Amino acid sequence: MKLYVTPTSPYARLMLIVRREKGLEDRVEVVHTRTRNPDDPLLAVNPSGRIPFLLLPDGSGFEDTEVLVDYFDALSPPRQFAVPTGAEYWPFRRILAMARSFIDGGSVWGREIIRPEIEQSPMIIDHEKRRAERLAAFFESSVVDPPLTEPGPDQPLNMPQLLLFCALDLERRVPEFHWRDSCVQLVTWFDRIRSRPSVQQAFADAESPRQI
Ligand SMILES: N[C@@H](CCC(=O)N[C@@H](CS)C(=O)NCC(=O)O)C(=O)O
Repeated sequence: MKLYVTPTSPYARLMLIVRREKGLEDRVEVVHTRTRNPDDPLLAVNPSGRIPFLLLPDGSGFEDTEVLVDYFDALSPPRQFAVPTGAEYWPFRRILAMARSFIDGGSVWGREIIRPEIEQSPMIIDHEKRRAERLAAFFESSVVDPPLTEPGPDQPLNMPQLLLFCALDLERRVPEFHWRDSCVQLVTWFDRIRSRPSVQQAFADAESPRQI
């Protein structure tokens, strides 16, 4: 199987972490691609041109991060990323949706600022900046509660934690995203997750394509 990624996409980064969390590095090869390039080999296998994309040996494939996470989770039991049942179900879904909103908005912001300056929309940038600031403040107060509570070194990451982590990690791509200044709990939470072996390996995978 081949996982198509870019070094900057937060969704791709999330998939690289899941690949390591699930121990799939021998089964899933990482292919670095350049979206928006008309000659990008990705376009031959995924007509939408979106990454992350998982190409299966039969030539078919999947896009969409949550579908890919589910697929990786099913490939290598036990399940780690399933939505819990019972009393935890709705609190989990609520935080999952908000973390998804955070990463989606941050991606729009990141995409806007790489356009030529004359084409950038100050309105979109301001809108996404304010959304990100509100969400960072929300997560600063909710990061100590389940399902976000920091996992111990031997506990697996869940999907809300991964989405929140990759949304905050957009600080590398969006210089104006200053969540660290006002979110002390998030700083500790983020830096501890950043130091997990699976996350460190995934960052190396993203940043050193030739070594993969
Ligand atoms: N809903 C998708 C979003 C993925 C997405 O937005 N990917 C961006 C990179 S961050 C992309 O493929 N951009 C290339 C393009 O739009 O052509 C998911 O969850 O995977």
